[in-house]
Amino acid sequence: MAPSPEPAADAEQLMMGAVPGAAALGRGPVPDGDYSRHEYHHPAAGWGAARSVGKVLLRSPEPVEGVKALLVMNHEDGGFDCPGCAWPDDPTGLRLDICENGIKHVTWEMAPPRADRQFFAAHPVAELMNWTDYDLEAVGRLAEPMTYDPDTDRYVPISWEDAYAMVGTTLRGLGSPNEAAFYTSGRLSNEATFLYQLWVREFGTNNLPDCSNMCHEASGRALQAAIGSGKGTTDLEDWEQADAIWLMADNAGSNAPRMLTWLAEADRRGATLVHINPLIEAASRRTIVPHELVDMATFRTTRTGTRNVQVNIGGDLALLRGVAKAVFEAADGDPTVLDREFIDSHTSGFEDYRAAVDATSWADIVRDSGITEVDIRALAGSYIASQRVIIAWCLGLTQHEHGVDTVREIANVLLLRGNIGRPGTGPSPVRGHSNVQGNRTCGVNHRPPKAFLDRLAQACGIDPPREHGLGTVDAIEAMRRGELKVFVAMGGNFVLAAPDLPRTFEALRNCDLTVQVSTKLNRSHLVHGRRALILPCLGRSERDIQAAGEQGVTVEDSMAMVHISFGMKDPVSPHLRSECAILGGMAQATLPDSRTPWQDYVDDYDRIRDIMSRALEGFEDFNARARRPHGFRLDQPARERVFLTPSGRAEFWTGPLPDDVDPGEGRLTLTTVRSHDQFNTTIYSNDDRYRGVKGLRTIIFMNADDMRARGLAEFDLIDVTSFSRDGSQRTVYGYRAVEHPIPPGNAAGYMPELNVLCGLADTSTQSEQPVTKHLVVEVTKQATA
Ligand SMILES: Nc1nc2c(c(=O)[nH]1)N[C@H]1C(S)=C(S)[C@@H](COP(=O)(O)OP(=O)(O)OC[C@H]3O[C@@H](n4cnc5c(=O)[nH]c(N)nc54)[C@H](O)[C@@H]3O)O[C@H]1N2
Ligand SMILES: Nc1nc2c(c(=O)[nH]1)N[C@H]1C(S)=C(S)[C@@H](COP(=O)(O)OP(=O)(O)OC[C@H]3O[C@@H](n4cnc5c(=O)[nH]c(N)nc54)[C@H](O)[C@@H]3O)O[C@H]1N2
Ligand SMILES: [Mo]
Repeated sequence: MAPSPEPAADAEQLMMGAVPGAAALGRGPVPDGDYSRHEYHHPAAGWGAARSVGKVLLRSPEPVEGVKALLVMNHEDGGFDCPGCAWPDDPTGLRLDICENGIKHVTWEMAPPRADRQFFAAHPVAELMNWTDYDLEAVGRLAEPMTYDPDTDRYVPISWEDAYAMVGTTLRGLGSPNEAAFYTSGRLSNEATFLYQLWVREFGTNNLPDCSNMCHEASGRALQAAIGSGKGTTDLEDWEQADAIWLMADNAGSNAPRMLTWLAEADRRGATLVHINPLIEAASRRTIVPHELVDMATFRTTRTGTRNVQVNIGGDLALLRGVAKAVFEAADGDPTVLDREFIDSHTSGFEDYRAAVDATSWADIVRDSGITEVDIRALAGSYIASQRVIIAWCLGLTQHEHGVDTVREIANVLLLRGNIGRPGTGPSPVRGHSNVQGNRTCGVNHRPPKAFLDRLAQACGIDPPREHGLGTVDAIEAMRRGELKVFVAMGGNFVLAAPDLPRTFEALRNCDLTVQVSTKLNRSHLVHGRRALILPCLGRSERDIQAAGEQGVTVEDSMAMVHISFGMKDPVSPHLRSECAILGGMAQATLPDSRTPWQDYVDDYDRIRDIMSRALEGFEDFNARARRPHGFRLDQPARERVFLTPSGRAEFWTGPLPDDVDPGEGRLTLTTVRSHDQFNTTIYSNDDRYRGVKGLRTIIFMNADDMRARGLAEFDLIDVTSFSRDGSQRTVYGYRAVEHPIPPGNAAGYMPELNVLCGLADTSTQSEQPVTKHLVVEVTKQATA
């Protein structure tokens, strides 16, 4: 694909929004100036999605391959797992499990290998820095291993063996293994994940920052403390049996579209669907279930929402506390409102929690949540009227200072009525990347539990380090200080996904060596260390042939189902290697005296699964179980009301409401979200169909009153300044104000562009997560030049 119009010389600065008086350039295609708003009245998914898919397939260089791939994606035999989101496959196989955004994602991966030696010879890094992120990925797939040549400012070819040697020699030359960090984005298969952490721990560090540190870390920590396991407890059968589903802080229509099917079915059987979100998102309205061809043909829509609760950004804990307060008040009149039997036999801390709820005033609850007492009582009434309740959530709850507390309050509310460990009930975090949950299960954790390390040590005959390693934000700080010298990334686009882009850029540039194992060219290849490697790997859709023949890999979905999948397309380039092979190569070069049979593992992934059976709890007989038609479900003791907390009971949490909901006079709370047409840092277009935006990503969604108060009309140019905890300020210049039905005092815009505004100090003390859903900003009209 040809790059968009000639990039401006200072395009990099414009992408950062760093040029006062100029319009910012987003990270999608260079905008053609033709941007607009429309009201989106149509149902989610359905024909709008079908049309959009048609466009993507047409743009795709291999439309026919694309369609073929889709027909086998997520199928139980022979199919590969969708590399998009982590929503589970339909275990009954009755539903055609594809969605618009999964399709975009797979076709994106099937691009021709045009990021090859000729491409890099033609374009120095300084030039590529001025290409938008869209244009970088649009070049095509990475074709062969490359290394940075400072003399020409270009990437030049390197052999795989020399690349491994560079990694091995550099790592062995470090003063301490803790001078290196090893990042993971959540797509790495379980097998590759296991090899990765084994290499890193045998080498001697727990520096394993991952995308979870920016994603659901808060959920894991909260659930671990509340119910003794860091995962949700529901499966799809529960979703089929719930009579109420609360979806908090999730834009499912765009980010987990296959969930719409389950919401629509829930509505058809009369379940209550509550959407708790400052924005009224597409999933809260109606959908045409895409696999139901009759519905598609007749435009029959199904409701996917019964009630919208437009909470303030960061006001969810207060809202949940209000629900609990109304439940306690109702229980005064009717003790059966509480599940006393469950509370008495399975929980701890109930009386303290009741006291904390009593001590929280309605005035505080209403002020923080932004929801009236009447509405909160109505929500509590519907909670009490429902016998089987699931509360699901995503990033709008986790990327806050109080993310852990908020998830604990979800557990509190569920525990009051025994909504856990019964069919149709439970907490249900909606994970992001297709294998982010599996990465953690298989050992990507900078704070590994002792039991995990003990078992790993025994099974693999290594002596893993015991002290905690660095998470994402701490790793950035350590690179800046020069304490981390080597940065290895298995996938992802670290420099854009992380907060405070200019500081993160500085951090990576301060490294001796950066290594990116990737499928497509992205910003993280251009913002590199003094020496740098780009190692191109197979994508999930591609056939992986090793010495023992064709290999499959497993992933774990949001609901802890593990299954094997096989790529089905020939690799786009003969020079690509699998992630397992690349890891084996780097490990052997780093650890020449290792007793780990690296090559055996690479030759036959069954051998990796065999050692995983011994090293990981719950993976017994892994090879056989992974090959069952829909794989197997990892044990979740909390489902059976076995709570592996120190007390052996589910723990109520007792804490105050957050103190940071009010941004202060004249300021707004800004949340950063994804558009419909992006996958994290991969941007497909400048449109956001369901929110009614075409042609522009450099926008801030604002309430009409907040716009009026600042003298702003639709699409006026604005500057946005954020106020960090450490007193520092950051500004993006040249965004545009867009009116949206968001509660006053709240605003929203897109990641990764707005990561510029999140200071490194703005990191949750509870979860280490950057608080990218909770920035305090001032919005001012841009002075005309
Ligand atoms: N197509 C597509 N699919 C994806 C992704 C993608 O980028 N594109 N990304 C994947 C990944 S890694 C992840 S983690 C998930 C992300 O899935 P989401 O969590 O849906 O992602 P965001 O776009 O960040 O949306 C956050 C939602 O929370 C709401 N929100 C923001 N702040 C608050 C708040 O304070 N309270 C409440 N109640 N709501 C709030 C926003 O309005 C928005 O609806 O999706 C995964 N799936
Ligand atoms: N402001 C703000 N920032 C955020 C968020 C937010 O909501 N707001 N969300 C955070 C969240 S939830 C997440 S998960 C992170 C995402 O952070 P990352 O996971 O680091 O970023 P991605 O954009 O998903 O990574 C895309 C790149 O992965 C590579 N890739 C794709 N497929 C494969 C593969 O199969 N193998 C390998 N090795 N590489 C592959 C491609 O080169 C592609 O360019 O961003 C975080 N950052
Ligand atoms: Mo994520």
